[in-house]
Amino acid sequence: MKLPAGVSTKDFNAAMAAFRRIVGEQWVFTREEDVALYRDAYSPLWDEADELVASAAVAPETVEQVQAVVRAANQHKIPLFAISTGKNLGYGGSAPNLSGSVIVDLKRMNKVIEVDDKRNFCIVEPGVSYFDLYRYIQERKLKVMMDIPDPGWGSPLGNALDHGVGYTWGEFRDHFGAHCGMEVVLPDGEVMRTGMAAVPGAKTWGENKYGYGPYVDGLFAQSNFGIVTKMGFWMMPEPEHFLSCQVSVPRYRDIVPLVDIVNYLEDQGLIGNPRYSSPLDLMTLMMEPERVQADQALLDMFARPGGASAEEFENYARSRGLEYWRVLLNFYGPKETVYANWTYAKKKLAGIDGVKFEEVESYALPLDEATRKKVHHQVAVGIPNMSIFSIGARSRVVPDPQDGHIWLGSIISRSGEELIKAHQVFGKAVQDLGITPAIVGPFTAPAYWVHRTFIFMVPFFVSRSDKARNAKVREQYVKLVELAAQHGWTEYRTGPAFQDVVAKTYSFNDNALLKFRTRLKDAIDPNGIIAPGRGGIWPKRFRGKT
Ligand code: EUG
Repeated sequence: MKLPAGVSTKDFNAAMAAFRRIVGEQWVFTREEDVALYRDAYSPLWDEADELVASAAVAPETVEQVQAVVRAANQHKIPLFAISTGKNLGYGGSAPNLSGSVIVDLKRMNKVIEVDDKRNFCIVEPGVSYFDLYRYIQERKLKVMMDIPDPGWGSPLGNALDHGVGYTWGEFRDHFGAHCGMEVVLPDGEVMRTGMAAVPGAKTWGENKYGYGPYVDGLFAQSNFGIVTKMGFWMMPEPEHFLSCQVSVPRYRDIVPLVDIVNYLEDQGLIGNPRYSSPLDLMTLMMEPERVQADQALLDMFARPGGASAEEFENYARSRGLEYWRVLLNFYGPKETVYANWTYAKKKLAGIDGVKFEEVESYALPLDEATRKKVHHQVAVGIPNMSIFSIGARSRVVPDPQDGHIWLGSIISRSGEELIKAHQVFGKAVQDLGITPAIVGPFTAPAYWVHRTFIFMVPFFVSRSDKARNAKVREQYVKLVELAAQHGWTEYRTGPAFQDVVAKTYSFNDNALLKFRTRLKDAIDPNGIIAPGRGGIWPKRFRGKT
């Protein structure tokens, strides 16, 4: 077992005894086979001396138990690392930033406290998954729709706290932005509520975000200033109709006017997440194996040393009767207005030479059981599922699958010109670094989950057996982070192994932002108990020692 740096076996055992008194014997896990379940299944450090691993786990059932655990951890100086459902694959799984930390597993705190389908909010505990909340809503036939990310096993609270995103309107698919009021156990064990939740007797926890005074909620995301035990979220009323339509354009540079017009539609509130893709894009080929297939000529272009040019991809597409870019526009609302908006969208887009329009899906909501099964892109209609895990799975484009992946997600401007720049910069880097498959090129479609910017997503595939590959992947990942930062880009999120590197790219004025966060950390968590290192924020006790 790996103890946290500077913690003696005696102190550790005393803490375990205290935890057992608080939560009961059966909810403290110290056996190797139990603790192994908290390893990051996609760790880029798998089985290496530096793999980030926990020493033990404790699973409280109530806020009072969380408070008592935090107080005991202070007494014995034990670092804690809280997880909700603990998935977060590609971003560290359930593993801590600091090896030897004790996982505070909140899965037993799985109450849906409230869902209101007239005022359209919910309040949930950390252990509630998207599947759980969906079931709760369906069983009660509530008229609200969740905004969900791709993997349905995650937690709305946990996803929001890692700045996760979904598919509907901008204000809902920014999951942290959609949250409204929280309850947090602070590093000294005190419990605090924010926004209107701080007002005893207020009925507006899930409705008014700010209450009065400085807004502190942001401190609890991608960070280590407390353990969040409840969160409110604004929800979308279940729309009467869902209409999903595809726009296709034939040429590489058509992305420039396409993005401008789609931005205009989005910023007026006419569409949800525009889902850009391409039949030439490796990610698209992995995500939609049932819809697009790669023939050998395309696979050869991906594999060609030096990469193929945009012109060659364009010629290939033309010869196969394929478009270069596609974007799926999703309309939510009354049937009359969604069709009117689609008509308007077609009018705005008609000027792109060769543009094609296709209605893909159109459903009255709520869906009946038979229709629910037919839905092509379920997450866009708020139906949680796990189909995204086709990424990296064995297929024609991935004949030699690895064991997991980590995500690089650089924030770039929401413009076609900037995307083309990113193709050039990342495409060259991927070729220079010998990254295979060369997942990035002039075929890379922009991703627009994060409201108002693109994210340039790059998966890096890691192995459970090939340590040399993982070492190379880690080096390549860091190089791309630094390269991105040189262009004013950089990551919206990353796993613990890279949080120091990413935090340091937000470096204006000698890292003033990180310094400020570190000063706060020392003030409110003097013993350095809560998730040391998360977000690049290290408490004094561990600073410079990891
Ligand atoms: C995906 C989306 C993400 C993310 C990692 C993966 C899905 C890829 C924007 O959020 O962080 C298709």
